Amino acid sequence: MHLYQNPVISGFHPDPSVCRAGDDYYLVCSSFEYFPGLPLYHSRDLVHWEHIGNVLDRPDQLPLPLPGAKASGGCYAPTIRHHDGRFWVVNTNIDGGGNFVVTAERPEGPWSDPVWLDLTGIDPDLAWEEDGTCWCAFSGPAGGINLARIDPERGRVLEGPFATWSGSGLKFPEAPHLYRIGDWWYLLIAEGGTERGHSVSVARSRSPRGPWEGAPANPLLSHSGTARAIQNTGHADLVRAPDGSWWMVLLGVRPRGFTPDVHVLGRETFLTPVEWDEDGWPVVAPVPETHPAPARAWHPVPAPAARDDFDTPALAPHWISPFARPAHSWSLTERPGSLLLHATGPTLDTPGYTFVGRRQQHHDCRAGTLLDAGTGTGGLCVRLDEAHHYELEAGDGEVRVRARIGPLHRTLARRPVPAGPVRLTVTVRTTRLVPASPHLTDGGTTGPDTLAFWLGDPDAPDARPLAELDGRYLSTEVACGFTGRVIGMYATRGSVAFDWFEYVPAPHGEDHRLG
Ligand code: 6LW
Repeated sequence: MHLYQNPVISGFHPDPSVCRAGDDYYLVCSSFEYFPGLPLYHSRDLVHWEHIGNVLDRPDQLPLPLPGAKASGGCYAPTIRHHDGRFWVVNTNIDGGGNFVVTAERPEGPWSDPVWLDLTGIDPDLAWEEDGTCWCAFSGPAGGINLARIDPERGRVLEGPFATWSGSGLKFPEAPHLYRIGDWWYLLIAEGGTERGHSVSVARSRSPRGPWEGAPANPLLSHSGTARAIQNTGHADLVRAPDGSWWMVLLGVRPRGFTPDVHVLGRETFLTPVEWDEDGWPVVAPVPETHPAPARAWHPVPAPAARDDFDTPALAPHWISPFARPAHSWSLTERPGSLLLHATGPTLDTPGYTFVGRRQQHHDCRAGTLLDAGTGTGGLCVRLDEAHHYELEAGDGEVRVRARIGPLHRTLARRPVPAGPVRLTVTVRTTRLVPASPHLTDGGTTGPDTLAFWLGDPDAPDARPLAELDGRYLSTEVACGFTGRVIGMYATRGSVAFDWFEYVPAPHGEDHRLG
């Protein structure tokens, strides 16, 4: 028997939606202001997931108007389904166009251009009756769950929308998914808000038009008010395994630090088993930190390489950029063996700058790069949004640690460096609370973690960080919004060449110094 660890997809992967085609599972998540959008993962066992691409990987699929675009805008919660031999994704771009459907013959793509739906609201879902009738459930603009019968090929609304079942009475009913299971239609939703009160509820009916009966046990799942390490559990999607067992993917967070604890990795994707009671209602136990994996399935996937030497013709799918990644802002060919970033904006404080990064997926980790700023300016940045970021920057003959926290922007350390390549590293060490007295910690901070910024080899015997910063200011609770940390490379003046970028998880409790 294999045990799996939650989250099954760590780092900023909220609002997961999953479908199965044969023995293969495919999962998409929200991506908000980042391009490419809607990361697409593949698995054979619901536990090991490989990032195989992004549904919205062409600028014309993802109109994110830069002027006015904002952090946590863009692409909200998607739904992925496999129907009639095709893959379907329905999603909402709140900064450009609203609700749309894209389809693909193969999940790896290419995905079609958006077919825009004449529906407002967020969290759209797709479900089909046996005769091909297609229903779109969504969270209506006036609140509450709405339902419309649509033609998803042409984006036309054929009936409705009309209000339908909206939960057990908690705030913000959203994230609806409609399923035909046996003789029933089930409507699964999230309610309580995506924070600590988040929960999952369900109703059933003999028809998508209702009448709906809410489950007696609603909310089916909530970690609210518990001491569980996993919190904010909600926004779930159901899937049936080939062996007939049922599973739920959902979002959750893993808060750190002293009260009120905060999360820094964003809302992550978790997996939990689903049973059915004798009355035909789903039963969901609290989301486990570890659990036996689906029977007869254990298909590990290759771990992504720790170092990217940028010697490939295209950027790997996990590289993301806020708001846009214009073709003139980056190159893998102008300086072979390096990622060359061309500045498109003078600061990291307003959209329009050049940034290529990856989600921070581990509480204890290290990220580093070897860069040559030439006559330009650029560096290594840990980003929540334009008003909450820390960076180690090279330019004008020096390296400097800068921090932007809301209206405050400071240079906290600087060191002269000769012209040529410099190695920059950030190490992240999570705070360990002393159980007997939780406000005492071994790291001297009550924040979730400490970020240390290094020039040169951090493993060198005499290495000392240029600065160590409290990570609470790069948490979602402080910055607000729906995303989590992204660590990446940027250029704000001229062109900056990045020879390599490495990201290495440091096992919890161990030092960051590798080797
Ligand atoms: C999403 C809503 C939610 O549209 O947060 O947690 C919103 N659930 O369903 C953004 O992720």
